[in-house]
Parts: sequence; C-alpha cells; structure tokens
Amino acid sequence: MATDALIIIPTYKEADNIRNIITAIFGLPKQFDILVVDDNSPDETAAIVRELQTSYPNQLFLMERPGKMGLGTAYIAGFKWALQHQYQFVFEMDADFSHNPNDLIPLYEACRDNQAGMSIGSRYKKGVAIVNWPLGRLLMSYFASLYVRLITRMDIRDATAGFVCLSRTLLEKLDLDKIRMKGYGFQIEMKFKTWKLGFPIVEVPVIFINREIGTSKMSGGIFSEAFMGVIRMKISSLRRNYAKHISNRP
Ligand SMILES: Nc1nc2c(ncn2[C@@H]2O[C@H](COP(=O)(O)OP(=O)(O)OP(=O)(O)O)[C@@H](O)[C@H]2O)c(=O)[nH]1
Ligand SMILES: [Mg+2]
Repeated sequence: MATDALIIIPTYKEADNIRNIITAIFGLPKQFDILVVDDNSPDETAAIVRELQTSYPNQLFLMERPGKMGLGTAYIAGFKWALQHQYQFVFEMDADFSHNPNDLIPLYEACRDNQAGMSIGSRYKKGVAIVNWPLGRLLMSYFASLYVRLITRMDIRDATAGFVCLSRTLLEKLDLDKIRMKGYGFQIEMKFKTWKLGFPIVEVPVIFINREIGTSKMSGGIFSEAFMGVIRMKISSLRRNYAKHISNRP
C-alpha cells in the first residue's frame, strides 16, 4: 500500500468499461489504489482485471465472488478488505463512467480537509446535474432524495448517491454487519447511519452522466427495498441507544 486511498468498484458485466475506468483512475495526478469486486460476471470482466494486474501489481486488486449478490454486499466486503489493508480513505464508484474519475480528487480533499466521515459526489447540490437520463428516471431519483429528507430529516440533497468517499474512522466505527439494504437503499442507509453517528458529511457537486456502454441493473425490487427500508430505518432510529446499536465501538 503506497497510498492512503482505495477506490472500490463493484462490477457485474462491465467488460466493456472496466479497462478504461481503471486506466483513467491510474492516470490521475494523485495515486489511488483500486479494488474491483466482481460477482462472477459471465462476460469475463474479472479476466480483464487479472490481465491488467500484471501492469499494476501493487495498485490493482481483485476480489471474486461466486455469483451476483448485490451492490451493497460487494461494498461491505470491500470495506472490510480496505480496513485490513490500512487505507484512510475508501471510495465507492461505478464502473460505467457515470462517475467522472476527475471528481475523485475534490471528493478526497473534501473528506480529508473537513475531517468528514463522508464526502458525497452530489448530483443535486447545484440544481440537477444529470446528463442523459430519461425524465422518468430523473424524477424518480430526485423524489427519492426528497422522500428520504422528509422521512429522516437528514439534510442531504443526494441521498442515493453512489459516488462517495468514506473515512477510515467512520468505517471502523460503523457496524458493517448491521447494514441491511442491498440496492439504492444501501446508499441511503450508509448516509443515515453516518449522520446518526455524528460524523460531518460534505456534499461536493458533480455531474453524473448516464451509462453509454454496458447494461443496467436497476430493478423494481431495489426500489421497494429502499422505499420500505427508509421507514423501517427511521422507526428503529427512534429507539434509545440507536447510535450504540449501529456502531461496533460503543
Ligand atoms: N459486484 C457487483 N456489482 C454490481 C452488482 N450490481 C451492480 N453492480 C455494479 O455496480 C455499479 C452500479 O451499477 P449500475 O448497473 O451502473 O446501476 P445504475 O447506475 O443504477 O444503473 P445504470 O447506470 O443505468 O446501469 C456498476 O459498476 C455495476 O457493474 C452486483 O450485484 N454485484
Ligand atoms: Mg450506472
């Protein structure tokens, strides 16, 4: 480990994107390590990563899981790996170029300089910064964030963002085995618990671009998990000792 920062990229069928995203990140002026968590993609995404590992032996890591188990569990596995490997800042990022690699540096600086638990690459910090989403999807995402704000009272514009930097202190404090949701709900739950544990959260405006290559994994099940999950989470947060309950260092 020659750097303090690790990017976790979960992949399922990203053979057409993975090479480009990895080389774009390694081309940045700051050094980031990368951990790809692949769920046995049938398009051999992992084989491409393995081949690239020969060019970046100490910077590029691969975790292979036997089958598609969801984005949330891929990140939890990645977070545990990052903790074992002493990284101070850990990122969540998609493989499909919706998240611009150039935004990694401002996200890193925002997290570090504000002693934040989390910095968020936010699509709704300055108006609506989404390119090429159909109107229906945009409205759904925008109202999802509004819904989360209404139910939880947490002042975050982009509650479902999947482009974030997390500090090691947060990951050490948060009980990762108690994170329940797996899809978009996972993103909301991470933010809610970070907030409940009292960590500062900073939103950095970014522009999100719809995927141009590869296939989407959005589904109705993910939506309903998040919809009900937010209410369930809010209710359980009303109990006494909630912060203790969600942390592993009382
Ligand atoms: N390991 C793993 N990665 C996943 C899984 N589901 C999605 N991903 C990856 O998570 C990232 C985000 O998924 P996307 O399919 O881009 O989801 P999205 O951004 O909501 O939808 P689109 O961009 O429209 O496809 C991508 O890098 C996916 O390859 C999964 O079950 N396991
Ligand atoms: Mg995407």
